[in-house]
Amino acid sequence: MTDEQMLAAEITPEPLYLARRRFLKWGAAAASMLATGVAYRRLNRVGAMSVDTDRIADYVPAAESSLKSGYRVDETKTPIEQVANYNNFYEFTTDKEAVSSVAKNFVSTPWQLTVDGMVHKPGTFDVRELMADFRLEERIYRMRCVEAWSMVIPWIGFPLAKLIERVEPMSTARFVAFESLNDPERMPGQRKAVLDWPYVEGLRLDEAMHPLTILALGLYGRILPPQNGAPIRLVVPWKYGFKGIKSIVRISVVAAQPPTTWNRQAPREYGFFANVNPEVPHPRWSQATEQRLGEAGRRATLPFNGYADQVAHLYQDLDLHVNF
Ligand SMILES: Nc1nc2c(c(=O)[nH]1)N[C@H]1C(S)=C(S)[C@@H](COP(=O)(O)O)O[C@H]1N2
Ligand SMILES: [Mo]
Repeated sequence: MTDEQMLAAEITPEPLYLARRRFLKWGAAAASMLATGVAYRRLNRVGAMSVDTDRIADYVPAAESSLKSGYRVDETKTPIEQVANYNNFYEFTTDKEAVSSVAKNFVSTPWQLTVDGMVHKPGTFDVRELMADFRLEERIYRMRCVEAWSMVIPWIGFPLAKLIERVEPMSTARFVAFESLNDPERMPGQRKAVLDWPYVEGLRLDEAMHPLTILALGLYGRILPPQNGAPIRLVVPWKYGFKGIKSIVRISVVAAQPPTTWNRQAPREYGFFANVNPEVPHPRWSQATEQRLGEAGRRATLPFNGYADQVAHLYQDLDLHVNF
């Protein structure tokens, strides 16, 4: 088998119930044909989309057009065509390699983001204005999906803490809730109840305020393409990818732990914290190793996705085998 075929064989789609349904309906032969088709498309790049969104540099003042930051992993970046053509974004389709083409015409300007809840200065902000207000930085982070594949992505964005500070959270606030766009007209995957829409996520307030946590508006120097969560998505590099909610319309500062989409869907499989942890297997996938896209062989998965020195202290009082 080639690496690409191995990849297709090893990477199983996220929801077990979908895989089961597919199996019952079409049988094992059809399922394997499906996997072969996926491998074929990957090998031949049928329908792979290039990223032609505007350059971020055209939107930031010349003095700030150097976006470099100290936050960068020293590993080979995953090529942009893989970052932009291998996506999880169920609002469009559950087929990772079709998200880019299904989402191609998704319009994300103008876009309003509401920040409300337990804050002294709630507001609704235009995302292009936010882009001008906050200093943008490039952050080269590892991205680890619970399906046991990973990438290294050069994001462009700003710390979520900056936005939360601006709305002045009340002293009794403890968590932050996030909500994606709910619009089946524009997001065809939402016409099916594969998930409970809208997609929602959450963080503890201290996780949200951590300097590693960013709102991303771009990648590889360009405005985010639709498939990666345009125009604004969350990136929390020490957690599994599903925490990185895309196309956000509302951020609410709250008192109690908010519900999260995958936890609701399968509570025994997906926890609220979802910190990358090689020691806690998912019921269907060991988390001990991972397939870095574009690489042969597998790598050992690192605790907190390699960010333990920066974030492990946040969880001193938690048993992460229980609070997964
Ligand atoms: N709104 C929304 N956000 C989402 C998802 C989704 O289906 N809908 N998928 C998540 C999962 S499972 C992963 S692994 C990452 C994938 O991000 P990428 O496609 O930009 O690599 O997005 C996350 N954010
Ligand atoms: Mo994921």
